[in-house]
Amino acid sequence: GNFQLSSEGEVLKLHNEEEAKCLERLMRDPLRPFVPEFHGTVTRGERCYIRLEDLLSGLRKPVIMDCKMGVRTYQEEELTKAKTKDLRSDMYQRMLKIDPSTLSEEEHRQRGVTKWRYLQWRDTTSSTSTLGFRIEGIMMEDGSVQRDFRQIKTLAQVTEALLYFTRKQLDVLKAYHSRLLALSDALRNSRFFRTHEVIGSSLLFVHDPSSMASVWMIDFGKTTPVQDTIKLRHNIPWVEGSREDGYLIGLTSLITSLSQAISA
Ligand code: 4IP
Ligand code: MN
Repeated sequence: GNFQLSSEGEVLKLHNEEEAKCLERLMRDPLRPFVPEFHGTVTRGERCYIRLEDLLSGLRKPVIMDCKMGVRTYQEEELTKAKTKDLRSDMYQRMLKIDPSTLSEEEHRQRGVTKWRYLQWRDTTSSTSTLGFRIEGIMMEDGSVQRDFRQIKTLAQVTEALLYFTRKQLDVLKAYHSRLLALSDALRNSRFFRTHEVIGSSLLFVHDPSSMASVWMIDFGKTTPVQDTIKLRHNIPWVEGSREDGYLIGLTSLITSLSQAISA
């Protein structure tokens, strides 16, 4: 896969120029406490990797939830690329398996869809477009991974999922809630956040039986700086050209849902 564990207890992730640049900037930003420590790059054989703090080190039987943030998960350039009609048969096959009724006659004939079409389908059939994030997957303490949460649409369903994921442990829910409030403060003071369009990045929720619970920002491969003529707000819907990502719409939804789970 894209990951390896190094002998120094770091996670090695396949090198991506955009991501490495983001991590470098994040190490000098108020967001640093919310991002895995970045230790530069290393070459192994033919491949280059980025070296990251292992967020799971020291945890016994961690329980993990990945929430992909934002009202869209594709970059604006994906729209331009879609005009050249580069078709992906693997993505067509995935749509066919999950939701054949969504495919048009033309798409069936071509047995392919553009990457933009596929990613947009994922966004509009999940809570991404409406709530500003989606649960990509949950790993429970026995190591089983569940991915059916991607079909979730409403905040009530998200709250259900949070109660399941935490097994209703109040201390865990409260720890997550206060961590997100702290993140929200850090984002307000972050130069990085002010100047970057954050696409396809996740919040990783991790807790273990000792109730240690934390949330981390991960995955910056599609996060890019914007020109300083563009003032990003992160809390308004996206229109083509605005570069808005809706990250704060998602964060607000998550905080609201956690509050509901706490008082449930
Ligand atoms: C995946 O679809 C995710 O959207 C990936 O994003 C994306 O990688 C993949 O595109 C796409 O196939 P599923 O989650 O439905 O499997 P992420 O890495 O953020 O999870 P990109 O390249 O856009 O980062 P391809 O082109 O890598 O297949
Ligand atoms: Mn991800």
